[in-house]
Amino acid sequence: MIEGFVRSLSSYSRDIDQLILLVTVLVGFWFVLAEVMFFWLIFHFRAREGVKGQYLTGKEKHVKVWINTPHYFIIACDIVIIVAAIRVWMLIKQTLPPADETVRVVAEQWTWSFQHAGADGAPDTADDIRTTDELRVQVGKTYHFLLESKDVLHSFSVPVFRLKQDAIPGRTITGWFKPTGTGTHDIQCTEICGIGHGVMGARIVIETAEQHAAWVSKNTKLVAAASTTTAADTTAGAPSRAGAN
Ligand SMILES: [Cu+2]
Repeated sequence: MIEGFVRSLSSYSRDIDQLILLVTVLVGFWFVLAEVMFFWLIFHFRAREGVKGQYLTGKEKHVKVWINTPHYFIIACDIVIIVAAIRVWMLIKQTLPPADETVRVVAEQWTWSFQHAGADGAPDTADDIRTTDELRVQVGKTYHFLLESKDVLHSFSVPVFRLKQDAIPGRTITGWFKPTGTGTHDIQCTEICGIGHGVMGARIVIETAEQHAAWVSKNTKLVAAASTTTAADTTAGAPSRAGAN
């Protein structure tokens, strides 16, 4: 159902959708029932000429049964929700499947920076590809992300993955995702982080293996060219520049 609004493109997005649906149906059922009962009681026992109001403490047996019975059913629904929620939490937050690749995600007021592993598939090496406001990934690969913030609290949100994780200054938070479909989709900051929070959007480009290999190879050449230039500049006494962006 949620897929009709936001596409579902990660290995765990369906589990989150099912959990949201379960909570909505169970809580929604009791909400509607309680409201119908509430307004019916107000209408049915409204003030009438010649009818004296009763004072009920709620302790009477025939009244208590109307309180306790729904209460037990609601507790049963709560247990169902808690069990389902713990299952999803264990699957997504307490599990870290082995990574095919690792990306660094850095949030700052008000932009996202990404550090892709590059052709060697390993992070923090010379061929890393750095981008701003654009994360490029390959469909079907399991990614670990290392999330950092340079300044204040931010939150890394990829709605099509049903992924949301706070970024906290001073900490590197590890999470994971596995894209299951291609296309260009939104990345959002979902923590009010200052006046530019609303424009702190980025995009994730999920590519096929061929498209991604082509992108990596093109940008690896740029990184190599930039580092050669940097080395030449340094030799000539010029200030060194950062790698390619
Ligand atoms: Cu932010």
